[in-house]
Amino acid sequence: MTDSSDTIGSPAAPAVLDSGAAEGPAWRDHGVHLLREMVRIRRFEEKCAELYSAGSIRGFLHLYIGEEAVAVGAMQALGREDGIVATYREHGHALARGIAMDRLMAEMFGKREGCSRGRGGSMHVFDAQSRFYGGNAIVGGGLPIAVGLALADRMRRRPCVTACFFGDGAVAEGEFHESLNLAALWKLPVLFLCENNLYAMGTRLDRAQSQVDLAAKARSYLIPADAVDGMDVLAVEAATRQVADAVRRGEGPAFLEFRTYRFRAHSMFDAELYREKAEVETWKKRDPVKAFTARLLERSLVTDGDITALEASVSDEVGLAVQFAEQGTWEPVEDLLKDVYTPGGRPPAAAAGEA
Ligand SMILES: Cc1ncc(C[n+]2csc(CCOP(=O)(O)OP(=O)(O)O)c2C)c(N)n1
Repeated sequence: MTDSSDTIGSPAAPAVLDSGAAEGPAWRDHGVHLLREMVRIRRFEEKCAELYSAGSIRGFLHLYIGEEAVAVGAMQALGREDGIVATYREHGHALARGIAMDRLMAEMFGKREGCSRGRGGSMHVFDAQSRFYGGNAIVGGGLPIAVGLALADRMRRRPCVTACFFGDGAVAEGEFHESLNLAALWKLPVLFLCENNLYAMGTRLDRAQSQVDLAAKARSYLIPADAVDGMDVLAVEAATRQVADAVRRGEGPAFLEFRTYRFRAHSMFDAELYREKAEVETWKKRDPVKAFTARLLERSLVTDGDITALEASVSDEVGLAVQFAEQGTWEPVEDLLKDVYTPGGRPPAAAAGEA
């Protein structure tokens, strides 16, 4: 949690894990699970950056490195039945949601075996089976989608939550305000999860928004809201569990602002002229993967050998995912217009062929 006295989120999970040695293997296993999920995201993305430079992955690439605790912690509070909406910085959310790494890597390559059949790529990861509804390139674009999904769930009487991840930049968009207003008015089961990494591309939050207390904006719509330390996976999990339960009970939407930081550039095309290297280094001291590894080691919940073994198995998983993607197939050119909609409902080529 942040220092702010008005923060929410039960301290129960961290406290229990802190005394994990005495609490038994279940807590150790949970801690290792959280670490493993964060390491999977970190190593997957490091490999993606490498493959991007090599030309195997093309288009845009926005890395989540530094922010892993948010997706991993929050995802623990969500069930298979819940919907997820994310932004173009969504590889971490997709992995934490359970989309197989090989299918995700194939998607990055644009191969047919990808989770979106290679049609989405890095920015538009989509997997209906996992109720993972993007991957949205438009800043703020996921918010009204999440509200619509929540409304559909309510109309179908499904006891689900829709979790919507978005950046601090989205808070300045009209869609943010329209979505929060409607969700509050109709008491829809939406969990608004803001990943405040301080920057929207090269614009620092306080240069673009008059009110930098983002939770205050949600409260203005009478949505319960608070700020959480987004570098602490246990704090993220505890806070999300608490509000997800309330949303599931029908108490209406909730909002959490996770204070986090991206260690890499906005995308692969960014000279990072808008922030000091010293600032990046300061935040790196709070690296969620390193900090949580240290925490597990200090409490003797894992050994150095366990960490080495975990890294080795993740490295194998990444290697196999790359192999799977490389061996994947390209969609044939004749399928190019498949699923491309026209006002007449048929691809122009098919319509022309019939004429
Ligand atoms: C409506 C819209 N305006 C502008 C852009 C260009 N753009 C892409 S990413 C981005 C920054 C968004 O920052 P934030 O929401 O904080 O997310 P972050 O990239 O920090 O995760 C902008 C302005 C866009 N994609 N969509």
